[in-house]
Amino acid sequence: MKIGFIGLPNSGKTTIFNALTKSKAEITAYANTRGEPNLAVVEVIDERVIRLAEIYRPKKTTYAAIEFIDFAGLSEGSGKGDAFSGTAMGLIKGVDALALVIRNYPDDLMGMPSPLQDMDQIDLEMLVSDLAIVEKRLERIARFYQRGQKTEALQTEEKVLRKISAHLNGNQPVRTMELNGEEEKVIRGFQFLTKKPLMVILNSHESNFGRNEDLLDEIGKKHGAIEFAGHFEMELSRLEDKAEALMFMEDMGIERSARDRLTHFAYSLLGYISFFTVGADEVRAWTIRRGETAVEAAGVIHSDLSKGFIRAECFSYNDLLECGSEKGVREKGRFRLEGKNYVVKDLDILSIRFNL
Ligand SMILES: Nc1nc2c(ncn2[C@@H]2O[C@H](COP(=O)(O)OP(=O)(O)OP(=O)(O)O)[C@@H](O)[C@H]2O)c(=O)[nH]1
Ligand SMILES: [Mg+2]
Repeated sequence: MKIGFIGLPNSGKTTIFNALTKSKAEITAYANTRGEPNLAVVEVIDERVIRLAEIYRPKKTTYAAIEFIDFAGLSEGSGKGDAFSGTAMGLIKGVDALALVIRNYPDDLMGMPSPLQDMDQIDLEMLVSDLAIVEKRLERIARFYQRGQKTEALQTEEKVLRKISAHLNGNQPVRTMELNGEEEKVIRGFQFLTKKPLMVILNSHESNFGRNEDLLDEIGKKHGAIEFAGHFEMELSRLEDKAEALMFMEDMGIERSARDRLTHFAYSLLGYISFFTVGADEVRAWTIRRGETAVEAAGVIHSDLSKGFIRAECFSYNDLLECGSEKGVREKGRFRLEGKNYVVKDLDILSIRFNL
């Protein structure tokens, strides 16, 4: 899973990125507009994987991974060009979800916080950016028509784009549109920003962290939101002494690490579930979207497994714990053979049979 941090300059994106990844990317009091994005991959430490490793004693244990990308701040008007172009845009398009960081602390340069306005501004920048893409493409289609190339495919595309344009002009993101399978396919290549799932990270000052319920409710009317005390949590993530870190967290009323909280929040918001593969060589966690099928899960492991898919041998993590062993699972009749279209459940343990 790839999550991209976006937000206005000096909202604390890099600070939060550092807190989550234990990186030491440079934090600047001045808007860093030309900087290349920071990238980091972190493991999702999962106690169920730890449990499975205790049972199977594999040579290797692999957790699911989340890739974080920290972009330079988007300033006013960036939707029309600059910050949404070049490398940054290419990377933004590749993310599975956007985390919009909103400043909720006073800043020497930017003044008092204005979280709701900031959120609306970024939402608008993204609408404008998508609208520009739609309009540009519509102009191209018109030129094709003028040259007599009025194909059915182009007409279908035009129809979908006009629908999207109306929606965006009504101040609504693409993600709230109901599109059928064909329409989805037509627009997939555009990678609209407002189609990406978006969560808000309210980056609060440590002095008022945990006391922003009204604000979070207000943000929640538009986007799923979670509160961080970015600066504080970055310092925490750097403490060598874990007991000390826990004590500070308790003082602040923070129950779990920033990384833990964001991971869980992202999984539930995006509708991700985990499945596992087990064996003497490797115990491994994988991530898919709720509703995806056995053959899609196979494809996450390797494209060959989906191409040559025969069936999935399957049992659930909970059954394994309850029955004590794989043998027990079989004896109790909980071991299943599933076909291509089986909808994978959270915590399924899969073994894909395939033939190329
Ligand atoms: N008080 C307080 N200050 C913070 C917090 N997070 C970041 N800052 C400060 O805000 C300034 C900007 O932080 P960055 O993390 O570099 O912000 P950014 O969003 O990455 O900025 P750009 O990359 O320039 O867009 C720095 O001076 C930070 O120390 C926070 O949670 N509380
Ligand atoms: Mg930054």
